[in-house]
Amino acid sequence: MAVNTEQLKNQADLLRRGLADLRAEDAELARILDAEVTRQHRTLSLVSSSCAVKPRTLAASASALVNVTAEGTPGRRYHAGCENVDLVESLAIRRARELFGAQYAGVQSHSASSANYQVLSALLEPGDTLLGMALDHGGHLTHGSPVTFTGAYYKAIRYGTTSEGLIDYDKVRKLALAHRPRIIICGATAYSRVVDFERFRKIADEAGAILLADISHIAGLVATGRHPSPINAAHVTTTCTHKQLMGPRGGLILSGRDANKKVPGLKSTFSRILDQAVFPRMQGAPAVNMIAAKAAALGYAMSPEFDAYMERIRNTADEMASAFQAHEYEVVGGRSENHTILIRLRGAITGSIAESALERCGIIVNKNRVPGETRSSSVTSGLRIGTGSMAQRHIDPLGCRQVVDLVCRILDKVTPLNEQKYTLEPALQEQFRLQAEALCTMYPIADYMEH
Ligand code: DSN
Repeated sequence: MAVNTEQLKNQADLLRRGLADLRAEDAELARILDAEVTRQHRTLSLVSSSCAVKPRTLAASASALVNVTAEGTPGRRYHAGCENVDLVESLAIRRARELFGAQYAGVQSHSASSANYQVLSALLEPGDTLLGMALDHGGHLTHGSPVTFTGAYYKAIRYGTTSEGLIDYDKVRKLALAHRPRIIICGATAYSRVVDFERFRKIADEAGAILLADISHIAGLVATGRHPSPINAAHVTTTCTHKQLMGPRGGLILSGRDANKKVPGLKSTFSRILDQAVFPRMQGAPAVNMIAAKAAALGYAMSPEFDAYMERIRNTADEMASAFQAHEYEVVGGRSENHTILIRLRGAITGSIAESALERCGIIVNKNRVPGETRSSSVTSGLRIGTGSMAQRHIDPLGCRQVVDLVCRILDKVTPLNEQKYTLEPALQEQFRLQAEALCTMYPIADYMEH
């Protein structure tokens, strides 16, 4: 057999060959991957923690950098062959610092959960006290939940929201002064109002605590000035890159005015400790291809188009919150000030039933606990709606009302049998599914259209 000696010279050659080989040699996997693209086109995603990355970011994540082992940081590697890796990581760091106005940026964490583990493990000793927002009240697993390392290795004290769903800052202060935590964690996964980072810092300073802000859900709003920034208010800020930054699955660690100050009780500065927290303490070689994709996303996040996207996210949240209220659903916290709307469901319809029934009709949401919750986390009494994907469909106010109206009509037709089982007439379900699909066609994902 004649050997083809022509090299695949660049990224485009590799991707073209890879896609052709996948189709020809692994049709089973190729079919599933294609089906996922179709699913994303044909369903309305109202998931608060996701969006569609730009094709160029996808392409960067599938680069030849995946072949390079590169323990260490730019210029200080434990492996040779890192000249391009160093350039990529330095670019990502520079863009992260510029986008957020940070003095320090670490771009190697595989996710925000990893970033939180890395920060905590570097700044706390096992058994130290942390004060974080309770999961039930909108916090994150890594903010002290007993089912995670953060609840198992540290003495986790939890704060929550008032019955109206607003962070109870007075309670946070009381808890901080009573327990004197080593660290206070602020930031949330299901909280629709502005987080007062300056007030958290005041409390942290009064209690002698370090402040960590996790902005995974609101990073795009922070980056574009639509939510106050914690970069200089908190000692350390973490975020993932995939929820609101249109980036790959991954994490960032950032620090502002405290970056080059000594960590209380330790000999090193925050920036030095944070670098070491990732490698060698918690991670080995970084996923450099994902760092390239982070660089691509961070570059886009500085564009006027991204700013306009964030504006649409906010406007869509206002429209959808009002539309749910017009259908007499309670919006927890009274309104949305970011991209999240937390809805309290009515009667016997649980979060689990609503999530499942809506999915069968082509609408993707998350069940979520709500303040005063009486049901378990696998059942719940609420829905968490996010507007990131809707804003990528450039949905207008009329479209927002149509989507909310469809959600409410579906929920009206569901008959619960118990907390997780229900009936929905198949003919109606099919009608609803076609209506959701029609909305998808009317409002396509702009980034996934041909030029
Ligand atoms: N943190 C979870 C969420 O908000 O959906 C998963 O990333």
